[in-house]
Amino acid sequence: MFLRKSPSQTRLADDQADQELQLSLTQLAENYPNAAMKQVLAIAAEKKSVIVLSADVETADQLLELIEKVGKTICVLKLHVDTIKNFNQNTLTRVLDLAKELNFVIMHDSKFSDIGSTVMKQYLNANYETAKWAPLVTAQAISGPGVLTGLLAGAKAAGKENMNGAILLAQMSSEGALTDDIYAAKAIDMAEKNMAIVAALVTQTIHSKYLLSFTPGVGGLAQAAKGDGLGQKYRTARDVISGGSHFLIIGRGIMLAENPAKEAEAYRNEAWSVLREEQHVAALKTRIELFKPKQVAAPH
Ligand code: 5BU
Repeated sequence: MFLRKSPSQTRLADDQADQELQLSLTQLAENYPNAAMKQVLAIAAEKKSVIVLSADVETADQLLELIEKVGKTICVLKLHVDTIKNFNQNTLTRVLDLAKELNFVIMHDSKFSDIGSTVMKQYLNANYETAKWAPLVTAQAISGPGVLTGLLAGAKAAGKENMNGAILLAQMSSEGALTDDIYAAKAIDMAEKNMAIVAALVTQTIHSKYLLSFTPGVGGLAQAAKGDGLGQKYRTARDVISGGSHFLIIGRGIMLAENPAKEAEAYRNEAWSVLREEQHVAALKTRIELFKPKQVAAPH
């Protein structure tokens, strides 16, 4: 006979799955090789959130207002400060205070793509000296590993060696992106060979055995069906996490909602309920084992 679970049994099973996922994220944080991602993983476990808010607003006031509403629900805030009209040093100071108060890590979506020497200077000097205040920055793989060498040198020069990390773009979400499967495989290989600075990847469907994945192009069913008219392609939170990604980068799906705080919570709960499924927790556990320091056999 088929026995249905009672509501209290279902709640118990959900609580157990929550705890299992929280424990796996915490253990992965302990073993993951990058300090900024350790912090992201610890926050994800604590807040039960793998949501990255892409705060693509136009003014500093809108930015601060959005962070005040949504900050408690996210693990990472992604910024392009150069797209915000009146962003200034005071805005940055306030954002950094909010990051501490509401407990999230900052990613600057710099998409560094030049030769290493130029990237190093951009990282150190552009956008209020990014290397000093953004633990995570994004980089394109197109110019080869020099971009990562430049970021590593920049992190050292800023006194942030072993603290900052780069998120390397292996696949983009936009229509007609040139990041095909061959490119993605090469970018992932490049990332895995440069783990002194690479913290994670931006991917869509192809993932690394080691590095965690962030995925943009996440929206509701209406966005998924229509796109944004400017080439962005969307998939649902469920599709993206089911496909093996770990963190969802969401901008307009949250920002433009009638109630951004509520919408962020809905995305958080949806993503979390998929990630706590057995196969995804098992995949996280495999990564924990891969990163654990290898036991060296004692000499006889
Ligand atoms: P949206 O409003 O959820 O579509 O915003 C997505 C954000 O992610 C936006 O800031 C983009 O610059 C960013 N993004 C992206 O959409 N696709 C990519 O492949 C990469 C970044 Br990489």
